[in-house]
Amino acid sequence: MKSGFICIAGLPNAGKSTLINTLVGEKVAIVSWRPQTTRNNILGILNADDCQFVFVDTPGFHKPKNQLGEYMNKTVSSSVKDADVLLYVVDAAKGVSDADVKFLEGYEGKMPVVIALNKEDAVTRNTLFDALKDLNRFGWANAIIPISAKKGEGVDTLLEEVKKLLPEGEKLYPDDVYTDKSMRFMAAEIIREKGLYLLDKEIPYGLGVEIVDFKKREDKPIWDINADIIVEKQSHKSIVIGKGGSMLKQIASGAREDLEKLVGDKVFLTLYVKVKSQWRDSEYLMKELGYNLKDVK
Ligand SMILES: Nc1nc2c(ncn2[C@@H]2O[C@H](COP(=O)(O)OP(=O)(O)OP(=O)(O)O)[C@@H](O)[C@H]2O)c(=O)[nH]1
Ligand SMILES: [Mg+2]
Repeated sequence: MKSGFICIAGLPNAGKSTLINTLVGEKVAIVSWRPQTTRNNILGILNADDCQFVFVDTPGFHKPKNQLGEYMNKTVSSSVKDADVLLYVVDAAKGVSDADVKFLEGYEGKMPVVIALNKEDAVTRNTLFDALKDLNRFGWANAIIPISAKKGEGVDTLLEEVKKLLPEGEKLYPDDVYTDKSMRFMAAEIIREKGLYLLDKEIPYGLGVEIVDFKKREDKPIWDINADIIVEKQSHKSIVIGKGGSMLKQIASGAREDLEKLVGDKVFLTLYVKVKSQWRDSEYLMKELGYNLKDVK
């Protein structure tokens, strides 16, 4: 039996969360076309006959502009530190950047590294070839594999290569567990995901979601979920609510559909919008939303 932690890291938008969902076969992490979607590390567990893969999705690392950014970057470094294998994702359309080089060089010779060249479905053969050639500079890596996280291409090869690098060991989690995150956490993320899709400009980066109530009725298979959507400015609050509440309604109806899949019952969702100015720079307000700097220091 083999088992171990595989930390999925890379630049924002490389496709890390798409990849963990494909690998695990469940939606453990939200996805959007916007950079900096993921803010926490999220476990996704895949059980094979003789191997338990514990993948860890991480935020895309970037130059932090606020304390939330610091938290996100520290989440990456502490997750890599605790992992058995680093699975580094590069976007084939963007190619290898200086930031990729700087990050990866820090791990040369320190731990097993597999590089996944993602989004092969979205580029021409020539672009893919050029990106692969560029990746040759990491000839020291244990494997370099072109994949499409979205289409599931190359993912079996990726798993074979990762498995070779995992240590012998018993299962780390029970068979029926596929993530470390609670339904409450997933619910907050689902609501945030709808906001990321529907809202524009700088609003998505300052969105937070706090679940206020999350409970099943005693007499009926109905869940009552109340949540606050946190924004940074009064002007953002009006945009999130929309004309006559139309935007909030759209966010709520999209989220409710996914929340019903999550809990497997009917959901009554109530959303409020609250302003918490500069929350991304307040250790206290961040902690309220589940981003505790002390967890990653
Ligand atoms: N065409 C194509 N698009 C992909 C693929 N993988 C991911 N994407 C898209 O790339 C965008 C970013 O995907 P995410 O999985 O959210 O990326 P991420 O690396 O987790 O991003 P952060 O959490 O912001 O760091 C989304 O629009 C995905 O649908 C792929 O294999 N092919
Ligand atoms: Mg992500």
